[in-house]
Amino acid sequence: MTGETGHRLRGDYSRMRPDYTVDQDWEAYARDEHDLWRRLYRRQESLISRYACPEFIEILERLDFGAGIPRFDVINGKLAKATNWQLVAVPGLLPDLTFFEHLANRRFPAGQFIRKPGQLDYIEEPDVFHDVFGHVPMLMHPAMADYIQAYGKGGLRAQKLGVLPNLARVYWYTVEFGLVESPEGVRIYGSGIASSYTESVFALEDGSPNRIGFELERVMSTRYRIDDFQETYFVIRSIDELLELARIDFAPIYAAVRGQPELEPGQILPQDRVLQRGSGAYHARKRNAVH
Ligand code: HBI
Ligand code: FE
Repeated sequence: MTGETGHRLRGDYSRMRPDYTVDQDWEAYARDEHDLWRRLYRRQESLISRYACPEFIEILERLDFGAGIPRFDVINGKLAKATNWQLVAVPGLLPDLTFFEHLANRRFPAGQFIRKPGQLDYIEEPDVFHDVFGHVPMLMHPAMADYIQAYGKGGLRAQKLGVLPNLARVYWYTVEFGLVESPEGVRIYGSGIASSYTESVFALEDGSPNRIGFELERVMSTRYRIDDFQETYFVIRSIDELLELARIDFAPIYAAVRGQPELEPGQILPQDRVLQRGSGAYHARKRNAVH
């Protein structure tokens, strides 16, 4: 399936406030759930120290998340100091407008629940491991902090202009699945990759996916997958490129993108800056598999 933004809401939405927030209720996490967090953390930390960009690694080390599911109030003390962001606990996916409203006010909605032991690698609903391990380190970085807020404000506008799918693709291919060039080579900064063991390896080491230089209009036209590894990863030149993106007036770009055909997730264009032309073997194998 190639995914866009039509979410079904799963999770316990019965006790939330009108802005969809709930209490983290940290005392209610079971010992098994803290154990699962530690397992996820240890597995991921060993990869991240080699695969993530230096900014991510350096901040993650200072955050000290290894002991169990972290307390949001403690994280919020650190976020407040670093970038003036806050985490708010939510039951699961939020409607787009509610999500943007939080981001526009520097509140990051984080899933209160943790995944089940059978979903170690990837779940479509953002849980506490994805949101905290994956997103908090980059929210502590000033460029990403401003970029995500700009996305929230831009999302409210894009919705009115009917171009939300285009903007959502930018978020997807940067905040969630972005790669960045570093002196040691291409590295991970996207939270969806950083919080998944198998996708970390796939995104950086596998010959199958394309790795293409990030270009805003190009990305706005490119569909993405929500249920499997990406067929293409877009690579920015440095984390500070996000600051430039945060300042861009998207309106003229929407106008240019509106008439253009959508691109398939694995497609390569003649003008692309190709860092790796993927074999496509992984997704081809899946498409041919007999179910
Ligand atoms: N809700 N909790 C949560 N987390 C997300 O990442 C999220 C969401 N709702 C909508 C959404 N993301 C996106 O698809 C928008 O960026 C379009
Ligand atoms: Fe996320």
